[in-house]
Amino acid sequence: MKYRNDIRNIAIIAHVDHGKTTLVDAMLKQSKVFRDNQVVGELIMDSNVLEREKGITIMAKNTAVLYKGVKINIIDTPGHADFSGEVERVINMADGCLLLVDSIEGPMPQTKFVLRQAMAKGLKSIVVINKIDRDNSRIAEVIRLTQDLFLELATSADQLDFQLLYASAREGIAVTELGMKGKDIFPLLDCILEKVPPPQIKSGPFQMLVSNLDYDSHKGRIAVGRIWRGKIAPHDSVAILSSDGSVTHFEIGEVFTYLGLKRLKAEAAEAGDIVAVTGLEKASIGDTIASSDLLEALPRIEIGEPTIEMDFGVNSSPFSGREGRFCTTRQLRARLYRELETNLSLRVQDTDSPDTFLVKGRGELHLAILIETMRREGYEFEVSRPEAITKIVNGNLVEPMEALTIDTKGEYVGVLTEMLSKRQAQLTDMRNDGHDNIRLEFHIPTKGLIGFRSAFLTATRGDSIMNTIFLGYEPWRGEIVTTRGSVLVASEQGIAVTYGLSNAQERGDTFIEPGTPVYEGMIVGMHARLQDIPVNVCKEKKRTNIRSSTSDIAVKLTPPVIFSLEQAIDFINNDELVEVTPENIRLRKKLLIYTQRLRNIASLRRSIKA
Ligand SMILES: Nc1nc2c(ncn2[C@@H]2O[C@H](COP(=O)(O)OP(=O)(O)OP(=O)(O)O)[C@@H](O)[C@H]2O)c(=O)[nH]1
Ligand SMILES: [Mg+2]
Repeated sequence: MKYRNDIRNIAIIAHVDHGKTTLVDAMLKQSKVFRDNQVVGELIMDSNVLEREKGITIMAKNTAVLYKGVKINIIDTPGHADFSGEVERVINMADGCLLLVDSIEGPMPQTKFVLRQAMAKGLKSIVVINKIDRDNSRIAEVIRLTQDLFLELATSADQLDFQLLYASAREGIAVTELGMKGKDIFPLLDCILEKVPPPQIKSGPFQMLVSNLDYDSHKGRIAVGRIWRGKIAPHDSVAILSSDGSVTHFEIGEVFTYLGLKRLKAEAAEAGDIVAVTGLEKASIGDTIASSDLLEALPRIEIGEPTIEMDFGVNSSPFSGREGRFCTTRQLRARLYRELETNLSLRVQDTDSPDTFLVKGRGELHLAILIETMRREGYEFEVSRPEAITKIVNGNLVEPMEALTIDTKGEYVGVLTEMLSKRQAQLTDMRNDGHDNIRLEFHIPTKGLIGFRSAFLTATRGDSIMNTIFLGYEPWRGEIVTTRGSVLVASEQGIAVTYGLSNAQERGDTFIEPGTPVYEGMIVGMHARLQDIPVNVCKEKKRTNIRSSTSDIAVKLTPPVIFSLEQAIDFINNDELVEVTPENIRLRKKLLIYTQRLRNIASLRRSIKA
């Protein structure tokens, strides 16, 4: 067997926020892929607008650095469980992984998930204990917990043998022994050269698995992947072997390799390298591109199943078509199906209604990011409350279960356990680090997590962190009685005014400012009681000639509660929708007319009695 000593391929994997992208910054900056005076900033690989806004990685991406004459192809991956599909999509390109573990948090649920993925693919692991600069780091304990994790997951003895390094990605240093004074990231790069096996040279007809797609307005579709066998050069004749078994012949346009943030045009590329090629308009992720001489497909990428679903519909509110550029069924449908090309863990289905599509994803954030992306592109549509996806297995109804990890303070434990027990959660572990930092672990049905995040943040005053990870399917545990209060619903179309809103504020909290256009059936506030209340927020004060007192003139309104998109999705009930447009996020009842809603409730009651 021959190996390419001039290349290493590594994936950087970890739980969310453990510092993957920051570590890539350090590698890129110190290996001098930028010009000396180039301003590059931080979290360089988080190039997507939403990634920058949210400070999290959403899509896995490729880059590369040159170190001691070796090109290290680096794949940065997201750590949030909702984007696990991205890890599954790209991990097959690597021979080794850097598993980052935060020096305080230690291994978290997603650490386990990604390490299991890496082991299943036979990747060589390098463990990097990151954020060693943090004051209250507990490195010895974190190492012990990491070793436990390897013991739990390893299926062979050699998987237990991992290299350990310590780093502060933010300071750009890595050391091999604790207590050593670090000055750069090079010990980590040396470790990669030494420990990660170089890719094999497999000679023979060309073969590559497409792991990513990109677009360029001039070059068209760009297929990215690792070459498994053979060589590729511009104008080579290849075929795309698709999932449906079809074979389409193409001529390769250009071939690129990675360096830093650039794609470099290459005369040719060989097995073991990660390349981007053009000319393949029909390629999809998971397809094999093979030399026309030997049409042999590689195993397709395995992607975990979605756990939650929601309806995406054409905007049916009285304001539809006012704010979006793309509002029709045809446009919405085309956009959703196009998303499937790159968003591998997403599923889209037509429904009985031509205006509604069922969209399935790996979590609320996964779907919320899609909604936000579409709204910024100019789409206008409505979405329903997310639901956990249930299945029938051997004649029994089963539902997805998740492990929920909460890091909090002692004072919140009571309220959290009470909230969660109403959501059918079971406490499985509780640990106190002796400084009142408490980690709670629960098993909870996915349906119990819907709507939980905002309640959690309110209850803990933003002071706690929660993480979830999919465990598997278990028998259905019955409905959860929702604990959300009811809403204030606009009773008339018009413009909300201070007087009308101040009347509404006597009933509850309001969601809109004076001057906001509203329609009948739009949700304008919430209150604690059981039944929804219609309110006329457009109602003006009756004018009289004499002002009774000055306090009449300036009514003081409490500032409205403004929901983000994720909070809005989290908030709505089954009989409600979120209307999404490039300019606004509105909440509404499905049935807009009050009398229709009353009739609906009456008929529901009758059907329950019967
Ligand atoms: N103190 C300290 N903070 C760090 C270090 N490395 C990263 N951080 C911070 O941790 C936060 C998360 O860093 P990221 O690099 O975005 O983490 P990530 O693993 O890429 O996160 P996701 O891609 O969203 O999973 C940022 O605020 C970083 O500045 C470190 O070594 N020390
Ligand atoms: Mg990141």
